[in-house]
Amino acid sequence: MRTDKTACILCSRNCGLEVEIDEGRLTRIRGDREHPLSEGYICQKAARLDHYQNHEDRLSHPLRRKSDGTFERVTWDEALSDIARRLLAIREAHGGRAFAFYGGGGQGNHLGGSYGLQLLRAMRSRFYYNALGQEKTGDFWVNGRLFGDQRCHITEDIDHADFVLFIGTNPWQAHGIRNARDAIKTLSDDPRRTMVVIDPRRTETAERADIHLALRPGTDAFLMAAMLAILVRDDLVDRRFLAERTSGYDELERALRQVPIEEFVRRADVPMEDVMKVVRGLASARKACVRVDLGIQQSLHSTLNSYLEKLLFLLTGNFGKEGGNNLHTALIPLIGHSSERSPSNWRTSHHGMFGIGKIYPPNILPAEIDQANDDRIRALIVDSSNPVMTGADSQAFERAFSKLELLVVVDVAMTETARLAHYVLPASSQLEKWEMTGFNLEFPEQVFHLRHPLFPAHGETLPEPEIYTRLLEHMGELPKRYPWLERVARLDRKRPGLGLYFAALGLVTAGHRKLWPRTKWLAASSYAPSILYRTLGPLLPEGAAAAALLLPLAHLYALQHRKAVERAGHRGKGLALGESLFQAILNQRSGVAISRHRSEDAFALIRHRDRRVHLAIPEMLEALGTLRAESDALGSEFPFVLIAGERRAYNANTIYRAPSWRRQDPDGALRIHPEDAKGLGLANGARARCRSSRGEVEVTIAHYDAIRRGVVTLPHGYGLRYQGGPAVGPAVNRLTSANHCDPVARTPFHKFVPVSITKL
Ligand SMILES: Nc1nc2c(c(=O)[nH]1)N[C@H]1C(S)=C(S)[C@@H](COP(=O)(O)OP(=O)(O)OC[C@H]3O[C@@H](n4cnc5c(=O)[nH]c(N)nc54)[C@H](O)[C@@H]3O)O[C@H]1N2
Ligand SMILES: Nc1nc2c(c(=O)[nH]1)N[C@H]1C(S)=C(S)[C@@H](COP(=O)(O)OP(=O)(O)OC[C@H]3O[C@@H](n4cnc5c(=O)[nH]c(N)nc54)[C@H](O)[C@@H]3O)O[C@H]1N2
Ligand code: SF4
Ligand SMILES: [Mo]
Repeated sequence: MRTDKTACILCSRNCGLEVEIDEGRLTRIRGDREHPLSEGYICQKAARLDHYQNHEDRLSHPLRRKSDGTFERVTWDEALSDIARRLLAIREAHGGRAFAFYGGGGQGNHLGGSYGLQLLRAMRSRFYYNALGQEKTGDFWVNGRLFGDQRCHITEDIDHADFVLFIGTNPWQAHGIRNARDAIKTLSDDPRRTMVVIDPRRTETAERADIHLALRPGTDAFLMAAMLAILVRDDLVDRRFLAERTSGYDELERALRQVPIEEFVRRADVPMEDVMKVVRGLASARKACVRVDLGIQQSLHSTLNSYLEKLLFLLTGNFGKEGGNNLHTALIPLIGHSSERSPSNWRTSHHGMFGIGKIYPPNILPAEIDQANDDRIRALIVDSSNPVMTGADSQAFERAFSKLELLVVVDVAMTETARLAHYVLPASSQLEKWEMTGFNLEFPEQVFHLRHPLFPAHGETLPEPEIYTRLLEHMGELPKRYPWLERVARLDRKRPGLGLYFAALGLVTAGHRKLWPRTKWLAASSYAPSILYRTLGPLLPEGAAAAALLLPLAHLYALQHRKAVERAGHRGKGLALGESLFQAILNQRSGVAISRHRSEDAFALIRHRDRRVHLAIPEMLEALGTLRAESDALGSEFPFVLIAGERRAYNANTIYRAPSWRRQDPDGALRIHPEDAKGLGLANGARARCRSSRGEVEVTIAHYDAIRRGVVTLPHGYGLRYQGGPAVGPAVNRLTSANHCDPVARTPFHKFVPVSITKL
């Protein structure tokens, strides 16, 4: 038995863990007190991590699907050379638009994604699909307009705020904020601080709130518009902040003065006096912040919601200060910026959809494959994602994937998506390789945690950096060796910063760029991840080759944020600062502070030239103007609103596959108000059919009085078919539809699915 350190891979918090290991098993799991952010905190899900590492669906060698649908074992060479050949044939015959890459990282693994995305370059494609395109791209789009770049991402300083507004999020279960349950308890116990929750359900978070606005689902845009209009009407806005830091306020004010406050609050069906309390509290708090998540991003008016939510903290001047909402820096950029009018922002052939943050929305993918048009997607690589279960309309994904000329799935497990693939490539688990995430979304202090392997690689599995580098070599995109660059790396490694090596690397990547001049943004970083991996990588200690790409990123970060990096305790002149940052990252085991900013740095992170927040977004003001005319009636065929995909104590996306990991709620029950259930003759524990316009699932009924009448909920992440057996619990995306989505970002309205419920 031994102990070691790592991090949890189940949600974006990636809490530090201290684990006991015995004969390949995780026998005991505790929070790591030395982790600078989580400081020993964990939730009940992390303690079950052995269910990720050891289970019967783990893949151990490459597989090829035979014509009868079963899989045969093949060698890596066979698999990769055939995939390479077929990819090149498709590129040759149909060009880059016939290829897409999907995923590239989940809640705990983003290192492999940088390697996988090189396939887009190799295929001359820009079609990158990712789960963020079914939740956050509306938010990114708004950020692009407000702050000048879609990479400007908002964070919230909950620990220092006097007033916290949670809208459409249940951090008690879903986390998303630092040490959520501790933070909520501290907030709630402090009489000087105020906590407000806006959620149709009395969630575990709402139970602890000072004020809970239990609005009708899908009406947040009305409620937030009314709140903003009250700020304007009662002159509660921060005029000084608006004058000094923003532009476009007058136009926005004109639009907000049109909002029929009483009518909108009535539509949300919450008491006006509570709304007034919240608005006044927000306006008068010294330090206030807003935290949101899927409850508004995956509900009606998703992109508009993302705009209004930000105006709440902007109009009250709670930006660029401690305890407010801020922008943050990133060592690893998780997304890019897609300029709206740029020809390099490709339109998809069926929907004419553009990228946001360089990401295309999963909702449109089935139609981009399953169409008669010659300009369709024919080859797809899926990595770290299970779209057949997690994308809207599972049936459409199954159908479309069966029409692909080539589907390759890179995963640690035999997933529902992998079962449809031509090739399944087994990745080493996140506990068997060097890993990290780009979920470093903090301000003012930024922390980074590079994790080392705890276990040897299972079976014949390989880490993604090796898989993709070999694939590029098979495609002839990369040479097998870079003899002179390797020599420069060896010669230069004694000097801090490896300046000579980077100059040489620049020459090599410039060479690649010349071969391929018209695709600038793709070529800019060229095949740097794989080249670094092959040349500098072998010189890093403990087999950390995959982490080589962090060195140039550390240099870049240190150059851009020198002062903040120094404040976090890193030292060095010129390139030596980046080098020492890299060494600190490489040597730690519990995560390390990489920068400490000043509050006012948030303004310097705005990307508009004038460093102001541009408040008026014409498309959003127009959407605001049309709210009033919207009908809110549900048809008689589907009288209930289903919140499709709730976070509960025992779901964790589709990362844990064995149903035995759950200590409660084995069926992922449908929660329904007891009075509604009575009306349908449904006893607690009864079986029922839940039907939408798209499909139906069978559910177990759970009476639940913390929800509004007429609203029912099902959890996210159930319905998996462990060992290819029957679905365990509701496969919720058999009910959702691709077209029920946001007009701008095409993010799905999962939190507002009209359904009927009948007794079985
Ligand atoms: N336990 C657990 N934790 C997780 C995950 C998991 O699978 N399991 N997944 C992780 C991931 S990928 C994500 S993105 C986050 C998501 O984290 P959250 O968004 O916080 O989680 P959800 O439960 O999906 O939705 C949040 C809340 O929105 C409310 N809601 C529904 N409709 C509306 C509405 O119309 N208006 C408002 N205001 N609220 C509404 C729901 O009642 C719910 O309480 O969780 C992460 N954490
Ligand atoms: N109806 C409905 N649908 C939803 C949601 C909802 O609330 N309601 N939520 C949406 C949200 S917010 C999200 S984020 C998505 C999540 O959906 P997906 O993007 O599909 O992500 P996960 O479910 O996290 O799946 C992660 C996959 O990565 C694999 N994996 C784990 N470790 C590794 C590794 O090291 N390497 C590789 N290659 N693979 C690995 C796992 O086996 C698993 O198959 O679901 C979305 N779908
Ligand atoms: S909060 Fe998230 S990262 Fe932390 S232990 Fe729970 S699931 Fe894991
Ligand atoms: Mo998510």
